[in-house]
Amino acid sequence: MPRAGRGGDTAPGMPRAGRGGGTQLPACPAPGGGGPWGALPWGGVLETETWRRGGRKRSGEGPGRSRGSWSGAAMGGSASQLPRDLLDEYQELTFLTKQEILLAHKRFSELLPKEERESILLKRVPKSKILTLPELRANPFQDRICRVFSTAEDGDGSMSFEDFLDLLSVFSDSATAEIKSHYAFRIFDFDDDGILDRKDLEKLVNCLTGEGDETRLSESEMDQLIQNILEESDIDKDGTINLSEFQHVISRSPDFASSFKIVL
Ligand SMILES: [Ca+2]
Ligand SMILES: [Ca+2]
Repeated sequence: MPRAGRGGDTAPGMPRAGRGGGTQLPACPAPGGGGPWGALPWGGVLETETWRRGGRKRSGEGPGRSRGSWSGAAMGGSASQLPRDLLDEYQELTFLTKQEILLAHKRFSELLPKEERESILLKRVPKSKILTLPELRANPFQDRICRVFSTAEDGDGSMSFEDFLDLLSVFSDSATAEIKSHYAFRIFDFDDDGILDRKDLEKLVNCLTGEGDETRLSESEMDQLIQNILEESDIDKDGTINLSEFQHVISRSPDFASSFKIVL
């Protein structure tokens, strides 16, 4: 489901290769999993899992469809129970199971004041409330995640129920590695300019190591790490990492996709 992103972004799930201007990626020497990306402490950072469901695989579909069909849906439901046809539609448009959608509905409605729970599909939950969810509270990328998945016009990071479903869909077990890496790229692109440059990478590393004096990298360590990351990723040597470069390098790091997970 996730809609084609802001600013004419390519819809996720679309293969980039072959599209005009797509970088032709050469086969890279395999880093054997020991490259600088692999060395970053991904484990558990993006992953929060407090509830497991019986996994059901859906491949080759899901996020990447247009957002269009959502808007009509949002007008319909007013009951606190999710109407059946809407549930079917949400299942169709996401990587989520019915069970997961119903749980998401319950959790989302609990974030709204009681009097607003009757019209959950028309309400937005402020970012501060969304971040009270234990699944996001400890996530170092929480602000970016809200920013990327929020459809709020003014960029306040507030979320509609459908934004919330988008988020859960992308972070679900069933979302493809390509979808996950597409959204990871957007999350790590702190200034939303469509490329990862040194500043983005520095923030990314600081998020992963924590800002504390003990864990934070020294300036020279940081420079070295970013240089290593660029050496491994920056195929066209323009000093930055674009989406296809990022997806290429991440595709060789199987640990990444499995750590890019949030399950309610
Ligand atoms: Ca950027
Ligand atoms: Ca580049």
